[in-house]
Amino acid sequence: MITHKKLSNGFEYIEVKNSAAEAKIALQGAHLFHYARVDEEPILWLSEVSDFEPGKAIRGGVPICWPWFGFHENKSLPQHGFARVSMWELVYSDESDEKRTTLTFRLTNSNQTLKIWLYKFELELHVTISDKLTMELKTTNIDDKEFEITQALHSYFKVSHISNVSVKGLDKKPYLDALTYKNEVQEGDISFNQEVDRVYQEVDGKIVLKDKKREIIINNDGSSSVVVWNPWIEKTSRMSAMKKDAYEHMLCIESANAFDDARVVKPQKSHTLKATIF
Ligand code: TA6
Repeated sequence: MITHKKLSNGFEYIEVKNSAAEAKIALQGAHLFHYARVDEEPILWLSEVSDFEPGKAIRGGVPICWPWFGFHENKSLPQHGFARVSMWELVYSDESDEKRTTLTFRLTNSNQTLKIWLYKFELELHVTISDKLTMELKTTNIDDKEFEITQALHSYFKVSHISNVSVKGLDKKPYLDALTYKNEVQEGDISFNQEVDRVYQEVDGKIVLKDKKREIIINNDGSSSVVVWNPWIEKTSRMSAMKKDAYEHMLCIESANAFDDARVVKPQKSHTLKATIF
């Protein structure tokens, strides 16, 4: 079942329920902020004190970082781009299969976007809600000049406790440590006892989030970079819309085209970043 919902302040989202799973996706940012398989704990983390307001990104779920990942050289522009605080349109839905619901959201250039990013584009998010969560972020260049993007499906995963968690699949991968700005190489699995903010490159296989009672698998296509982030104690205290102990129950593993994995999209061509989570 697909239901259009509106909060008392007018904030709109789509609720999906089928025989396999449920999800919620805000029209602002095509921001998927809830996904759970039937009779299971949610897979995505959502801050208990998240904003649901125009112009403010929801804290949790899967914010879409586009057309740049991280800070822009023009510091007056929003970190992680403008897509996640823009109003998208639901342009397609299909719930003919009781075990899977597909939705397509679309954002295109406007006078506002052209003021800060000089290109004509069509951006679509194709979401499949079933016993797997699939997100395909498709960038199409409808301009007459090529452009470069960096981007991420900035997925916040819900974990039992960060001390129970390890991340597999990045052994021997090079990464930029965003805390020291040093280039390092991963040795073995990643465990967490301090802030971690790393951009891994040359990623070519599945990533496994191993928690106490479950493993979550992330398969990426159209991407060779992955960001792993836990803000830990001090940074959490400085983050918006996060309780001080939030870091204990979340971990970001972001399917990306970040830094060296930037993508050039030529006129009339497309690039799709895809994440399959199960
Ligand atoms: O992807 C990791 C990161 O870049 C962190 O450095 C932190 O800034 C996080 O994203 C959250 O950013 P946001 O703009 O959503 O507060």
